[in-house]
Amino acid sequence: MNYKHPKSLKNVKNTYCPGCGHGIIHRLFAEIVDELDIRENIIAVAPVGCAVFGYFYWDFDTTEAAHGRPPAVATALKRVMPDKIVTTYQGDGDLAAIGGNELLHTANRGENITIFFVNNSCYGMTGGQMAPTTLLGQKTTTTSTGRTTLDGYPIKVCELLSAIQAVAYIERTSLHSPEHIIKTKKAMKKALQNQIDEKGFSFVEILSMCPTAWKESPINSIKKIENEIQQEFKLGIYKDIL
Ligand SMILES: Cc1ncc(C[n+]2csc(CCOP(=O)(O)OP(=O)(O)O)c2C)c(N)n1
Repeated sequence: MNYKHPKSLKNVKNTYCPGCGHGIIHRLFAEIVDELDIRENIIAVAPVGCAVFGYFYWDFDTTEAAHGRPPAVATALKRVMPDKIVTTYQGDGDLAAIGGNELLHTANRGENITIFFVNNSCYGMTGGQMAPTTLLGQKTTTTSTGRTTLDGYPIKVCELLSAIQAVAYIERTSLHSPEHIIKTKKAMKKALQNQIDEKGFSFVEILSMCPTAWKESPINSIKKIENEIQQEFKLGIYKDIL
C-alpha cells in the first residue's frame, strides 16, 4: 500500500455524513499544508456550519469565528501577524448569507488572506434550509416546493467578487470526479502560494456534495453536481492578476 497520511490531518474518524465533500476538502487542505511546509505557520479560521469542527481534524492552529465572520477574524490575525498564513474555510450559509457583507469588504480591502468556500447549495448543519446558492427549483426544508425567484436567484460569488478591483485570484472548482478533485487541490495550493508570495486576496469556491440535505445517495449527489449544479455555477478561473 502506498498510503501516506498527511501530517496535518489528525488520524481520527470524522463526523461528516457518508458522501459529504468536507472530508475530501479537509484532506486536500492538509496535504497542501504539508507540501508547502507551512504547518507551523498557518492559522485557519473555521466557520459556523458543518465544518465548525475543522480543528478536530486539521493538525495545525485553527480558531473559530461567529457565523459569517471568518474574513474579519482572518483580517485581524493577518494584520497583527503578517508572517502567518491565514485562511478561512466557509460554507455558503456562512460566507454568502450571514457573512456576505464581511466577505465583500474583506475582498475590497485586498487583504492578503486565502478563502476556501464550500458551496453545497444549502445550509447543511441545520437541516438543509435554502442558502443564497440554492438552485431555482431546488427543494429544501424552507423551499418545500422548490426555490422560486421570490427567494431571489442563486448568488454567484465568484462572479460577484471578480468585479472587485483589489482581488488577486478567484477560481471555482468541483468535487464531482477525481480529475476535478485534482484541479481543486491545484487551485487551493495556488491560493495559498499567492499569500506566501504576498500577491493578495485569493478565493477558491468548491462545488461540494450534501447527500443528507439533498436526500440523494452519495453517487446521485455527484451526478447532481455534474448534471445540474455546475451548469449554473460555471467552473474556471474568474480572476488571476498574476
Ligand atoms: C448567528 C447565528 N445564526 C444562525 C446560526 C445557526 N446556524 C448554524 S450552522 C448554519 C448554516 C450553515 O450552513 P453553511 O454555511 O452552508 O455550512 P454547511 O453546514 O452546509 O457546511 C446556521 C444558520 C448560528 N449558529 N449563529
